[in-house]
Amino acid sequence: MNNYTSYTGATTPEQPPVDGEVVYETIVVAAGTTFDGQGKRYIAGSTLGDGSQSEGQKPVFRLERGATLKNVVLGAPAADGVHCYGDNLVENVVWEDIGEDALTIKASGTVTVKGGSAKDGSDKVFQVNAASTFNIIGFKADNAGKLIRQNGGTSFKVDVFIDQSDISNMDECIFRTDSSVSTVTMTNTRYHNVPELFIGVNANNITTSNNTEY
Ligand code: ADA
Ligand code: CA
Ligand code: CA
Repeated sequence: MNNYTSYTGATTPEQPPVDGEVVYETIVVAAGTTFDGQGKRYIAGSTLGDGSQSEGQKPVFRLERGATLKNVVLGAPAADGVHCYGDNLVENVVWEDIGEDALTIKASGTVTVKGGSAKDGSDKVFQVNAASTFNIIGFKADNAGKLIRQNGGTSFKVDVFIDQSDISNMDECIFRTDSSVSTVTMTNTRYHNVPELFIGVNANNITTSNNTEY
């Protein structure tokens, strides 16, 4: 017995393809608070988006400044994933099928993605639309266009730190920017089938150590 078969209203709720909760309205995590999904799966309803490459889809989660998101599984479709408004921790979050993109930095500050994984994106995993420090620690990404894209044509500064991660099967690269002042530091990370590590990053702004190609 589930909620769906017993529903007789005028509109039929969408049934998740797998066990999970369909999210019809973006879940807002208030400033300074933590949302702990305890491993539960969340799936975007059609009101948020279909997870295709069309822009303007809504996020499943919106993290206000200082908010933390942890132990969440984003199932398919994931629409526009997670939007970060600064100083956010995203811990042990798994994207089973990246939507338009997985996570976007929408306002300045520091965002840390710690643990978790993302796979099967058509283009970007992480989109950076504001000057920020972006830490990616112990994360696994597979099968996408690029791990991180600073919004095309922007010249603000983004400092990317990637540590103890595993990045495989990127069509383009790990970090792409058009900004001459953005920097990347990548350490203790394994990568496989990545044509170029970084695109558009000034050579003086690249630091790498103890990485392994496999
Ligand atoms: C593309 C698009 C931007 C923005 C971005 C995003 O780069 O050109 O305007 O929408 O995607 O945040 O997904
Ligand atoms: Ca986009
Ligand atoms: Ca997007």
